[in-house]
Amino acid sequence: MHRVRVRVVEDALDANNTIARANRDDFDRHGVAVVNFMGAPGAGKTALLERVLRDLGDVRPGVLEGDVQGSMDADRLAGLHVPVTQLNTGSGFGGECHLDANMVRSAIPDLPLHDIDLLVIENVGNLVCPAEFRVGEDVRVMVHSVTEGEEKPLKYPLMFRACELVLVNKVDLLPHLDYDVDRFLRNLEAVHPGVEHLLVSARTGEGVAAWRDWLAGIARSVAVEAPA
Ligand SMILES: Nc1nc2c(ncn2[C@@H]2O[C@H](COP(=O)(O)OP(=O)(O)O)[C@@H](O)[C@H]2O)c(=O)[nH]1
Ligand SMILES: [Mg+2]
Repeated sequence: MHRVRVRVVEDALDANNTIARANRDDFDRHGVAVVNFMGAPGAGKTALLERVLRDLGDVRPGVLEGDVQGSMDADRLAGLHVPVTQLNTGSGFGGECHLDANMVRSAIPDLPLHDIDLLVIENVGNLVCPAEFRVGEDVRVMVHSVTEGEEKPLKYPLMFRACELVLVNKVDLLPHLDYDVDRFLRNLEAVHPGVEHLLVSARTGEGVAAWRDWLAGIARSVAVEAPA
């Protein structure tokens, strides 16, 4: 019984990876760099996008907003005059707590791939499931906010292992919290040795220039690799 259950999970992930590769081919054909942007609900994903999307120089961004329902984040970002496409898992995808490759595939016809260099996919807020599903991205970034506690890498190791960059957000609140940044960084190092991190605050703008430069750098490096 146990063996059968594991097999089904493996098959589902294989199928997801096949669709993710098809997505990736479509993004590559258009020379679009793709970031899968993950983190708990309220960590500050949308706030950190609001901070940088208009400030990427010659890199033209677009956003795919993943939510269970509603378009509140997309409405916030649309005010920046950046193309934003809404993808709701509650509409035909059973209200899933993550995006998978098939959901992203369904949104590709609505994405302005000819007009952007960088697509940021804001995943559904969740510290578990989004890390299990590739969607065709080049890199994965997660936002961890200091209000969540230093032990989170130890409790949710897959998420912290699955990303190339960890943004430690809301550092403006540190004077009001017991949160110990060094302890967090030790926990992070224990589950994902050597992973890059940036200390940031979407509220005050601390660290935001480094986050912006990192994001623009990803778009430029993928553009260099894209076929002419
Ligand atoms: N103090 C503080 N609050 C923040 C910061 N970033 C986001 N917030 C607040 O945290 C809440 C959730 O932010 P949001 O961007 O919607 O998080 P998301 O669910 O991850 O997209 C909002 O009330 C934001 O104003 C920050 O750096 N410092
Ligand atoms: Mg959001």
